[in-house]
Parts: sequence; C-alpha cells; structure tokens
Amino acid sequence: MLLSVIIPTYNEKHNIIPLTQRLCRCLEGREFEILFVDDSTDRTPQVLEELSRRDGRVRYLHRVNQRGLATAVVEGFRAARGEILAVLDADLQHPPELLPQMLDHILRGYDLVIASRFVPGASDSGLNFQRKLVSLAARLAGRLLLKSLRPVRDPLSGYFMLRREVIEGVPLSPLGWKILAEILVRGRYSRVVEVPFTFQRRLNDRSKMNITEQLNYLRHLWRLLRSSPEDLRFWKFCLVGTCGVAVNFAFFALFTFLLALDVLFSALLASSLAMYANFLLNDAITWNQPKHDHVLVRAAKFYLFSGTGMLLNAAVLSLLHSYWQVPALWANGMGILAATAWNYYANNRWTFTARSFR
Ligand SMILES: Nc1nc2c(ncn2[C@@H]2O[C@H](COP(=O)(O)OP(=O)(O)OP(=O)(O)O)[C@@H](O)[C@H]2O)c(=O)[nH]1
Ligand SMILES: [Mg+2]
Repeated sequence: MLLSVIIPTYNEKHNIIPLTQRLCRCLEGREFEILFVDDSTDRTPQVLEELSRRDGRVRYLHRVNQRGLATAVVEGFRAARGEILAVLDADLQHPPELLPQMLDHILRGYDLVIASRFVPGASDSGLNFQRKLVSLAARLAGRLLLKSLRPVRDPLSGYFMLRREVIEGVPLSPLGWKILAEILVRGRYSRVVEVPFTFQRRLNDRSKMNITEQLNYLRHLWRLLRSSPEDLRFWKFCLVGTCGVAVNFAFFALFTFLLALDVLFSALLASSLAMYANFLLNDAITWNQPKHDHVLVRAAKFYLFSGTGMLLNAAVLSLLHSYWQVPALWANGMGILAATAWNYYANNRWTFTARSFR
C-alpha cells in the first residue's frame, strides 16, 4: 500500500534536504511518496523544484498568496495518491524515523496513529517553558470542550498517520493549525493508538507559531463545538444551570428581603422556581427536539433527577469534607461537578428522550 507523507512548509529552505534524506533512509524498501504543500515566500519552492526533479518520489504543490497549515494539509490529502496518509512538520521536530513503526500499526489494523508527546516514554523537551504552558492550556481547553478529543492524550499533535477512509468524503474545514483536532471530531475511525516520541528542538529557520495562530485555535474550537451537537448540548446545559443559579438568587432575595419570608422557606421556594426555569429553558433550548414523553412527565422526571442531584452534591461534599478533610469550598465544587454530570446524564437519557418516528 502506498504511503503519502504530507509536509506543510512555510519558509523552511534549510530543512527540506536533511528531512527528505532522513525520510528516504528510514522508509527504504517501503512504497512511499513525499508531498510538500508549500506557501513559502523565500527560496523554498526552488529547493523543492530541484529536489522533485532529482527524485521521482518527491512532489510539491506551491500555493501563491495563501497561508494556513491545516488547509495546506487538507490540500495535501486531496493531491496525495496513497491509501495511507502521514503528516509531519518540516523542521525536524518530528523525527521521521518513527514512520515505519506508525505504518506497522496501520497495517495491523489501526485507523489513526498519533505520534504523541504525552504518553509514557514521550517528551516535549523541544518546547520552552512558555510554549509548554500555552500547549497545556490549549490541550485542556480542547479536551474540556470536545468529547472526541478526550480519549487522546495529544489531540493537537502535528504528527500522525491515517487510512484514507478516515477522511474520505468528510468535509474538513479547519481554521489555523490543528488539523488533527478537526480529524478527531469529524473523521470516521474506530481504532486509534498513540506512540511516544520526543519533540525535538527546531534546528533551522524560524518558528511560525504566533498569537494569531493561538487565537485561530480558539476560533477553530468554537467552530468544531458548533458542529458537534452532543458537545454543544452539554455546554448549553451548563449555561442553563448557571442561569438557574442567578434565578435562584433573585427569587431568594425577593422572598427574604422584600417579602420578609422565613429563610429556609425562601430557599426551598427559590430552588423550586429556579428548577422550573431550568426545566423550561432546557426543554426549549438544550433539547430542542420533538420529545417522547408528555411535558408533565418530563417536568416530573426533571425534578426527580435534579433532586437526586442535590442529594448527590451533599453526599460528595460531606464525604470529602468530613472523611478526607478536603476544604469545604473544594469539596462543594466537586459535589457540584458530580451533580452536574448526573443531571446531564439522567435527563439526556430519560427526560428529554427524542420521539422516534416509525
Ligand atoms: N504550508 C504551510 N505550512 C506552514 C504554515 N505555517 C507553518 N507551516 C509549517 O508547519 C510546520 C509547523 O510550523 P512551526 O513553525 O514549526 O510550528 P511549531 O513547531 O509549533 O513551532 P516551533 O516549535 O517554534 O517550531 C512547519 O513545517 C511549517 O513550515 C503555512 O501557513 N502554510
Ligand atoms: Mg516546529
């Protein structure tokens, strides 16, 4: 099976020759092509032209007045001839010597193989402290927002290999750099494996990572979130929950300060009203679909699950606080997390179930 190695390049004239030499050496005896997708404004295209003339396994596309690492990779996917596709950076931070091992994983049946900086045996020592911090924040944000990124330790790696079927016919519209995140959310795959590697220091030419790309990543996450109904639903649920807290406070203030009602009674009444507001909002916005149950049944189930959620919150809080001496605020935070997870799971599964049409 032909392997296409796709390499996005932007002003990497000093890296292309050493990279190609290392690639050819380590892929000796395998069927492969190397495809550079280049947006350079320096002499890189001339280097690529000469190289591709000398070696028939090397091809390149040069895009004029275009930028974007991820879109370059997508063009590479389109132009590649192989059934197996690999992507890596040009600057030798991704050691090409890992490719044969990745290829073996694909041949053994994996759909997607990720060269990972964060599995045992790996390291990201080629990044300085500030870049490590930015990378950590980016990874956390991605994994928090998007379910598909969670099972993977390095969902933002720029070094990976896949079978063509994973992206064949899938509309990819990445923004910025993180093409792997796009594939993890939209691609068709079932078996994924991460292999460890040491992210090397950049040797030649200058880094192209900058604040614009970091902001593009946030825009990309937002785009992925919008196109991922399941993730979006969970975050709408959290937003509605936060509004519920505000509604609760407002009613509590009204009952205690203006109407001078008993504090406990006010709290119970405010909670019930906030729960009702949450029910209406979730029913109309979060699960905006024809439902299986009658509205009264849905409301009853919602109250039941929210009530058990409150008990769960209290149980987690007291367990953590009394038995493990976790400070009360932290323990309460964890209780809230547990209750939110339960409420979402239970209501998603049993309260707002979609009507099935026969
Ligand atoms: N085609 C194309 N390639 C790009 C573009 N921006 C960056 N690249 C390439 O994408 C790869 C990653 O870019 P780097 O500058 O190495 O980014 P980085 O590895 O996160 O940053 P450093 O650790 O500082 O190297 C390199 O091969 C770049 O040449 C672009 O706009 N178009
Ligand atoms: Mg780099």
